[in-house]
Amino acid sequence: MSTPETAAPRTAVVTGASSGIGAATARTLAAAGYHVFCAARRVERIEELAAEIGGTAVVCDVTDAASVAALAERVGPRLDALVNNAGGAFGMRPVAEADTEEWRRMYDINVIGLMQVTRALLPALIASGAGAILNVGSTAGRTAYEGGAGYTAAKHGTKVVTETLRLELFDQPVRVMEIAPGMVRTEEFSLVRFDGDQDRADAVYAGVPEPLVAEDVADAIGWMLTRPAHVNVDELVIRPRAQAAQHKVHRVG
Ligand code: 8X3
Repeated sequence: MSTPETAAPRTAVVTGASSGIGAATARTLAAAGYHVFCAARRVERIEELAAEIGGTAVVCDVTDAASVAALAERVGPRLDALVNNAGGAFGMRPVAEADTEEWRRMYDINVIGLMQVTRALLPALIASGAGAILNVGSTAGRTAYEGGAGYTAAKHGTKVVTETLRLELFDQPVRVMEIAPGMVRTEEFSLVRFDGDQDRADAVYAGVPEPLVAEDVADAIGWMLTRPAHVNVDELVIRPRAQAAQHKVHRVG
């Protein structure tokens, strides 16, 4: 039997690791003893992060099949945890003015990308004997809000893919979980959504006493993944105290 000293470290893949919740999760998992494969498109960011946490940087665009195949090749035959974090929102137009390309990109990254990475890494997760898949969904996958349909539809997709996978893997040694964060102030989420418009991005969080930060979500992800292998936290909704519901946000000033 292997001793803790000789046992290989647990391994985790985090997609979208170049910033925000993904980068914070990579740090949390490294601190919990995982060797983390930091996967994202932006090479400099993930190389810096991997160097900081003793992990491995893997350039990966989850929407590109060849890129995902290369990630699986790099990870190898055994993997303990996969955090499907890569995702995002583009635009906030009402349905009547929807931009078809924005909707396609949102479905591509939040649903198809997640599927491609999961499909490619599933054999390695099963081979670990106690694998875990944790999908980063959203409260946008629980409710509707004006202007959000392209994103809420995609994040409802994330939720339902998670539920389906849990059914399909019921007799396999792999947990399937989802975390659904509400308002999280990160460097990029709203800035990307509003195409670099800092004022619109800032307005999302204006006056909110304490929106969540990436580390709050990473902390919860770390907790979910480090439960015993038979404990499947199906879904965890996490919001700042100031956000009682999508439309019920306490703002001051
Ligand atoms: C982010 C939550 O409220 O911007 O996934 O849709 S929200």
